[in-house]
Amino acid sequence: MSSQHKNLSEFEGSAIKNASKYKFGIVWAEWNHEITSVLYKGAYDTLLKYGVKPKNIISKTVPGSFELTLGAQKLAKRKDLHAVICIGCVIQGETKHFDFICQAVANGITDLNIKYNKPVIFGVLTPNNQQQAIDRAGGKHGNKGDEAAVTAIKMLHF
Ligand code: DLZ
Repeated sequence: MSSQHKNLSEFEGSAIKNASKYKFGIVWAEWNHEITSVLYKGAYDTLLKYGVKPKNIISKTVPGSFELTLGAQKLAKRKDLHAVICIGCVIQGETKHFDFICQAVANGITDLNIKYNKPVIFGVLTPNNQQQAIDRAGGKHGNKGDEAAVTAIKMLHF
């Protein structure tokens, strides 16, 4: 899983098909806004790059990453949406809060994939510190938001 030596936004050369016939939901957390807003823009712009029309991208925010599961459920149950992208950033702190939030949202999003039988993508950064987050939100390791959008498109063509 290490992204240490990769720019994860460089997908040129791998087969990513056009996604113009699909409709997407994006739910993103307001916590660590300076990071999540960059991830969100990366995901949004990547969907456009692969042919998705702006009117076919439904964007919603939730207060924090813990709320991503419920936000994603509300989008995933919509019959008109083919995939949902969840974006958040939980930064390791001094308490166990980090572990509870990460575990809860990872499990919650996993369950939604199965429950609705559609891609619900885990675009949640779980860095040890702010610098690691910056590195993955348009920094030296690319933009994980771009990767989340590409993952959604690839799973729709699975
Ligand atoms: C409370 C909290 C803390 C301490 N840290 C983060 C974080 O780094 N990233 C994030 O997305 N959310 C954080 N939150 C907020 C929780 O996700 C959630 O919104 C609250 O616990 C209320 O349910």
